[in-house]
Amino acid sequence: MSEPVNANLYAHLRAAFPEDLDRIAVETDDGLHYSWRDLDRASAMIANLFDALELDAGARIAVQVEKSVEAMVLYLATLRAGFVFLPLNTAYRSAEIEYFIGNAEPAVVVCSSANASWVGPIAQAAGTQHVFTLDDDRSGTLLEVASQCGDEQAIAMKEDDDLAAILYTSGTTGRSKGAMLTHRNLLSNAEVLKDYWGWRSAEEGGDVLIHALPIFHVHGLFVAIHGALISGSKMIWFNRFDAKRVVARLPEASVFMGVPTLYVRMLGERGLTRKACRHMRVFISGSAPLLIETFNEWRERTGHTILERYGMSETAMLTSNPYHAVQGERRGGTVGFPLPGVQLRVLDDAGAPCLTDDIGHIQVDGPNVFAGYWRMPEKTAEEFTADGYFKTGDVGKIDGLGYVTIVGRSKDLIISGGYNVYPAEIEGVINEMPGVAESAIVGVPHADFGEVGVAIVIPKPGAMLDGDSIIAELKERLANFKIPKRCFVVPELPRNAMGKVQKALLREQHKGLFSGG
Ligand code: MCA
Ligand code: AMP
Repeated sequence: MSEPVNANLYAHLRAAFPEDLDRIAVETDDGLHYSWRDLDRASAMIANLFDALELDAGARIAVQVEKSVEAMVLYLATLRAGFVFLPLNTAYRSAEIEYFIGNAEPAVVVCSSANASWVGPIAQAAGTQHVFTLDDDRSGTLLEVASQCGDEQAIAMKEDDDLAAILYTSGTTGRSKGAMLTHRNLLSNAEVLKDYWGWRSAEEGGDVLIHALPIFHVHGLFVAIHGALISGSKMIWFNRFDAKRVVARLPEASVFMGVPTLYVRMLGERGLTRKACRHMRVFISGSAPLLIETFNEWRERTGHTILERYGMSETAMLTSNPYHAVQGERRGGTVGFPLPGVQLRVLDDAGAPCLTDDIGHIQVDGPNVFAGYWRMPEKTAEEFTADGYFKTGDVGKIDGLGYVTIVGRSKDLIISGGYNVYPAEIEGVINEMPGVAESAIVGVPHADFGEVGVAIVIPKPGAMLDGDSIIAELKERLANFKIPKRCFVVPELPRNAMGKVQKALLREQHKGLFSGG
């Protein structure tokens, strides 16, 4: 009888490590080196720590820590021990964290020691049994305890549909939803991208990826890390994005991934030249629309054509511009073709397939599409069609050659510097403030972040409100990237005949605030 295949994503990543485990897997920008053996041993130690805690099957490990190689190792340890990783943006404030922890009921919470005084009580109140700390200088109780554990561990057996991670995403209405991603979702996407983007195998010497994105969302955590690990490629690791430093390391690298803001900021560096990019194989952009001006300017400056791709937390990567010239050219303004195994269709409002170039709702299916929202069966059912397609909420079209273009969103969403900001959430917080009758948040163009939020607030009769005070109050309550960059107090909101707020008109009124347009 043949051995059962272990669907555990870590088993597959581990199998791709180079034969020589003493080779460098990660080099940090401040000069630390981690070998492949280090990654394997350190993740085994943390996995052994989790095993010793005798957690229930399917236990969630919630993590809100600054980016570090150890934080990545914690992710790998969670996978190999067979638990569910729940990454949380470091910008989240206490009310946001309280919701996520209360909703996910993690068995373990790992936070920075600076935040332990408020994250710890929130976790305890939600019934979390174990709280550890982890800082970005290799200190904290997690590593202290793990250092007592053995450095060999048998990777937990997992089935394809077992959960590997939960990623919270907000929505146009209601509270954030936890997108449940399985080992198969993540592995299938990693394998497809390895091939599609031509990652060099360990035998071919591997690629060198500059990793400069946060690791609490799909882009930095899955697309970048899985890509490097599953091809045995080295990473040059930045805990924080710094345009000048990243440009300085380009001559040693072959792959770069970023949100458009990263490309915009790197274009501001004089060191960004063809010579600096001479060993680069590919620059990949996603998470937000890449402006055609950025696409063109990058090509002129570096000689490289950025490859833009499109994905979501619920689906990982869905489409990509071609890597190999034989598949076609990389077209600015488009997100390329559906990836192998992904079915993507565009439907009109009545649910009929759109003709070539006609704009409609994008729906997708494939092995990468998530298993549903955590403990929200009705919400999950609403977001899928009767024949099993996931409704992305994105609006787009497919041209005669098969290139997909995203032209807008049916969901009311602002993407700022690659982070999603849902107006409904911020409006809800503003509307609860004393003296506020109602509010509207709209996204306007911004040279650095692509798009940013602007708040328009209507006071109750007789109330005196001040925009700066509203912004100051929001900063106490919400993650910093969600804070509107300006707040206007005006007597009323423009409404259409149906009484609906005319956000398009507000956007038009404020579009020149940060872009001079
Ligand atoms: C920081 N600030 C922002 C943002 N980031 N404002 C709006 N949008 C942002 N994204 C504000 C802070 O509130 C602060 O304001 C000031 O900028 C400085 O903050 P700091 O943290 O120093 O900023 P930074 O380090 O310069 O960060 C900018 C950044 C970062 C590097 C562009 O936002 C970033 O790493 N973005 C990448 C997001 C990402 O990885 N997205 C992938 C999601 P103040 O001074 O007023 O307090 S995955 C996904 O979308 C899907 C699945 C996909 O397809 O990939
Ligand atoms: P998230 O929920 O954070 O995973 O964000 C997913 C959303 O980001 C998608 O539904 C799109 O609206 C947007 N997105 C991702 N990549 C791109 C891209 N290349 N161009 C335009 N929008 C994108």
